[in-house]
Order: sequence, then structure tokens, then C-alpha cells
Amino acid sequence: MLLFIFVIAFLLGEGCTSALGTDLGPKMPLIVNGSRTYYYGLTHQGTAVQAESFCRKHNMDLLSIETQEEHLFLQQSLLSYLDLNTAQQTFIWTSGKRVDGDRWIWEATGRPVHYKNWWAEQPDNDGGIENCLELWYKPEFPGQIKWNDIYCNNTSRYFICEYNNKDANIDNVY
Ligand SMILES: [Ca+2]
Repeated sequence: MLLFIFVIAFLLGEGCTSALGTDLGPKMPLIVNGSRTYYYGLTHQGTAVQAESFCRKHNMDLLSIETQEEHLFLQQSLLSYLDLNTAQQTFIWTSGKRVDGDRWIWEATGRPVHYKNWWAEQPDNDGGIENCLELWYKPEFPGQIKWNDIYCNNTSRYFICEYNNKDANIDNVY
């Protein structure tokens, strides 16, 4: 009986261990766009805090989207990495946080969210608990990735880290 309990506890423990908590990141390419470099965390999922911790561990920040140009670049670039044939919805953490009501900031930079690209009827703050900003790919709208507000402790989200090229110090990503 004790052994049985131990095995169950071990399995549960394994299930709760996010890959984002491991030291080595998934081997994804670094994507350069102008002064910014992005790391697409598209092989492991976790909460917003886990994603942020992963980025910080590697001297990067969780993604902030400052301009339409930046959003469109990421949209086009990301679409080439998603497996569009599986028709799966895809969700990706950014550093966007609701600070109160409909006021949003990019937490990584502390700047207000000026440029916006929400899906229709978003942000809806469903259940009154959606205080994080995610990118949302919907297969029924091919070619588009827009924004949604979502519960920050949701565990089934990918993430993007970024850094300014002049601050590069990310020798341990791989
Ligand atoms: Ca929402």
C-alpha cells in the first residue's frame, strides 16, 4: 500500500513539474528583428509566472509588443513555426498585465500598452480573473494572431522571451 501511495505521489509530482522549471531551455532558434531578438518557447507550456521566470533565468524578458510593426513581424514569423495543419488553437504568454479596469501595461518594461490588437469582444475579463495578456491563434482565422486577456495561472500556454540586442547576455539559452 505504501509503495502504491509513493508511486502515485511520484506520478503526481512529475505531472506538476513544468518543463519551464528546468535549467535547459528547449532548442528553438533565436529570431532577430531590428534591435530585438526573440526566443520562441513553443515546445513547453506553463503559467505566466513560470514563463517569466524562464525568460529571466536566461537574461531575457517576457515579450512586450510596442508597435504594430512588431506585432505584424511576430505574427508572420510565428505562423511559420506553428503546425497549422493540426488546426490547434495556440496560446502564447506576453508580459502584458491588467493594472486596473481596462488599463494594461507591459510588465517587463513598465510601459502602458499603447498599440493594441485584441480579438473581437476581447478583453472580456471572463469571470473577473483575466489579468494577463496572451497571443491567441485561432485556426478558423488563418493568418491572424491577435490578443486575449486570460487567467494568469493557466498552465497551457507557450511563451516568447525577448531582449534588446545591445543588452545581449544569453549564453546559456541552449
Ligand atoms: Ca478573455
